[in-house]
Amino acid sequence: MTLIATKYLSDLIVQAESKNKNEPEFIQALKEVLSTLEPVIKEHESEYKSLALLERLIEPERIVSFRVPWVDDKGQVQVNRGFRVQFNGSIGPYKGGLRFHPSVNQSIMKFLAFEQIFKNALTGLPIGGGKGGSDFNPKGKSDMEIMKFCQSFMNELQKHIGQDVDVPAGDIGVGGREIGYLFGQFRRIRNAYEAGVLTGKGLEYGGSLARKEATGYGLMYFMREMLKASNIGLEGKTVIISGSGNVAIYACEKAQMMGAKVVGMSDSSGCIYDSDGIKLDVIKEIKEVRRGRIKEYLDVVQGAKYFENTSGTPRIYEIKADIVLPCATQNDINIETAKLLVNNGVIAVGEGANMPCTNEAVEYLIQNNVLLAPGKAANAGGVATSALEMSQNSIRDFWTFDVVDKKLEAIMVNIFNQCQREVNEYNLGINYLAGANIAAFKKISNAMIAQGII
Ligand code: NDP
Ligand code: 2IT
Repeated sequence: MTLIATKYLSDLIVQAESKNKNEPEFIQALKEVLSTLEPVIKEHESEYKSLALLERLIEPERIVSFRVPWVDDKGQVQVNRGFRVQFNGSIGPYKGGLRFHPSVNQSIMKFLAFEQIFKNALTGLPIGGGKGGSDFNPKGKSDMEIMKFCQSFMNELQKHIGQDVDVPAGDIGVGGREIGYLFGQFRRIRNAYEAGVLTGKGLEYGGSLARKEATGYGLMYFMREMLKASNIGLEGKTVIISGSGNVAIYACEKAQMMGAKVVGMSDSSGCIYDSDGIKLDVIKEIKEVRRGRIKEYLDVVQGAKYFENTSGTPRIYEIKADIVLPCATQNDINIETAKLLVNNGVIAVGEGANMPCTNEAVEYLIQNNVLLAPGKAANAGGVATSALEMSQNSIRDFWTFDVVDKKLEAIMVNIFNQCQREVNEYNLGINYLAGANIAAFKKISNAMIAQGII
């Protein structure tokens, strides 16, 4: 981890560590952001100190944690834990996804909500930072069980959300099916059609075209801009993608549209390697329709290979490629994996997931001249398009795919340009992570200062 020289910042981290014990992911995200803000903090140290600006920035405005009881298909009562972290509402209603995964805990919720504040600021749209979810495991559950869980979850969540208050969406384990059940229950309880309360809705009832594609497409728009700034093109480049969920599938689609060759994808069990290029229609059928395992690709495509994960380290990263897109979960790429990627001659890493690289891995990649597209900038296309869905809901309109996609592309180009501007201003070389954090922080800090001590 880069040494933090400014005492205000290093003291703040010590204080945060003692106040947020057992929250390693949250502390990791704090360190990643705060260490890169040093040049800006130095310029305004006494003002920020007198306003306790950073102390307020790292303390969530509100955290709700609640019991989610539901009855499974066997008639047994199950109990899960639900969360909503409303971290910072200075730029707009809290906005961020819901994650359903057994690993969910307060630390993971807080790191995601903290990252979301910066990501949402970069979009240029009026949305604050939040995140939520549950330790519920959707794997192997029937549609009826998913519905019953979603309804129980919404019974409590509805007290805390609203189209001008807090607007959840999908994340790991939450896609169109779950958003549908959540919206239905919200509508039933409120007896009002408040479409903008959730995003990622179905197209028949207030969803936006291109929202499903937005995170993956946006990642590739950012990647194209970042490579272009170094005079590199995407045509003919080999790509590997970790994950095969929403972000991974549409990153793959856009990478292929841009002329790159995707040779590997994965799920939590293992990865497939197809030297001829991944057949995405097969992946979509397995993952979007059958909710199956990536290994089933071999049943359809002759000549492809499957490598099962045997330890905690995902095997996808053993496949040599020019561009690596981690689109699964946090801390997928540690320092050992980063070294492997550099040895394999990687040119660029694009973070489709939130915090997929450890801080040490990020530092190592940048030091070794790997172009790193930081998640909070590169995967912002999803939430940006969620904000476009909210706009359509507000004006009761429905835009074409092309209109939304063009807006998304313009937003991603603008996000890259903001990162580049700060990189130039502070002489940061290719450290686009620092550029992203600084650009977002300038906006958030100005909004917080303007609104007084709250
Ligand atoms: P999905 O649930 O659709 O897909 C997750 C994928 O990652 C699955 O293929 C899953 O495999 C795989 N995976 C591998 N290891 C893990 C693990 N330990 N925990 C969870 N998943 C794992 O999620 P999304 O595609 O929506 O999200 C992927 C990442 O992108 C997350 O980090 C999310 O926060 C981030 N993100 C998502 C956005 C969105 O709009 N959806 C926007 C911005 C960021 P398996 O099926 O075996 O579990
Ligand atoms: O991490 C993210 O940005 C998301 N899961 C999308 C959030 C949203 O509100 O669309």
